[in-house]
Amino acid sequence: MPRTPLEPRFQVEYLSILDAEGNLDASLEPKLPAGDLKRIYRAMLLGRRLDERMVRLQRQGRIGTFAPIKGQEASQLGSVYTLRPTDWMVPSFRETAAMLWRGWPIEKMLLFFAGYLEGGQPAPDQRDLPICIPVATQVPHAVGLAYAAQYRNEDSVVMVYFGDGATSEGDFHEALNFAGVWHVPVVFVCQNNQWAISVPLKKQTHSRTIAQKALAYGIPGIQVDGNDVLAVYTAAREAVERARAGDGPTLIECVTYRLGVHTTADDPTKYRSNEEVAEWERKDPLTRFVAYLRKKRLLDEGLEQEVDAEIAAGVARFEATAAADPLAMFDHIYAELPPDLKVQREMLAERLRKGETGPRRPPEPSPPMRGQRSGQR
Ligand SMILES: Cc1ncc(C[n+]2csc(CCOP(=O)(O)OP(=O)(O)O)c2C)c(N)n1
Ligand SMILES: [Mg+2]
Repeated sequence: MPRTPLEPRFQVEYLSILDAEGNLDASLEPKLPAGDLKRIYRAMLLGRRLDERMVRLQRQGRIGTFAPIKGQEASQLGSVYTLRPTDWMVPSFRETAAMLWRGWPIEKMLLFFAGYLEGGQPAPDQRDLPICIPVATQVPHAVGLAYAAQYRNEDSVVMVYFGDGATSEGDFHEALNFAGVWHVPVVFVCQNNQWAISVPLKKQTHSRTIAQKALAYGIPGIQVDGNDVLAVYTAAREAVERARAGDGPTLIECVTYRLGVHTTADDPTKYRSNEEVAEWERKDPLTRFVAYLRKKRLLDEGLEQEVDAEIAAGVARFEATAAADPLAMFDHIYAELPPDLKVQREMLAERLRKGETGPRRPPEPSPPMRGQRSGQR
């Protein structure tokens, strides 16, 4: 029996508008208002600068382990920009820039990474889920939210973030499958940053792209230059419009790179070369967007200082926040504490009463660390 090709034929598109050299494909240039272009750049810069500041705070012991976003600012801002406040944003653990855009205060982000429960709590009217550490588990949750929106006849859209490594988890496939079956308004944003800790993409999947995985679930998939904020925006806007119009989910693969450490507990020099990092530094999403804005005369003087002042104010609010009661760690895991934890709770309560331990932050480092400008922490 002859074999016949099935119709329809499938294809996966790749989209790039502003390349690493700053070349613009003017025919694809989105018509974004000047004010919005400026706001997007400011948010990218804020994400980058806060990231740098958080690394220092972590090294000083003032916050715990966290996952820097350096290199992924365009993937986050180009996509999250397309959401309305009434839409839902579902982050993984590496979405600082997207979360700031959605209104998470800096001090709350810092509280989260300093281990305080309060840092994980969205504002009552905020349609965001908190940071999610277990890889890919947030993806089915997002489909559930989209199912609920559809059930209630709301026109809200759900955007969910995850990494390349997450696509090896069953949760990713289950989520895409049901999103396709139910035709729900969800946009899957995969930030393919080439690495899942020390595991490179080629050990994660044998597929040519991550975007093509969408086709197996009957939904559109597109691969974009994730360091090109204009391309990410264009793909995301199309996906969000499709979802809002009732035309179902989309998978967007943002091809990007984690320029920094996986988390502050990681040393990437053990598993990847300096040459590789240098090559991606050339493709930095901020550099090319700055060049684009400069040509349009949309770069504001003093923006760095303004952003740094905003960060300093956020850090000051974080430091001024009353430290949480350490006993709170026993509160929300079990409806009824098992006996061994009851004993541990009592032991800790006793130590706190005696003043043997207590909530405190490490003292200010002195003198300032090398390479730091005075006044910076
Ligand atoms: C279910 C689960 N398994 C393992 C881990 C440990 N872990 C944290 S991040 C990570 C890699 C994730 O890689 P990727 O999805 O590409 O996201 P990226 O860190 O690159 O943003 C792993 C294995 C975890 N948090 N959750
Ligand atoms: Mg990754």
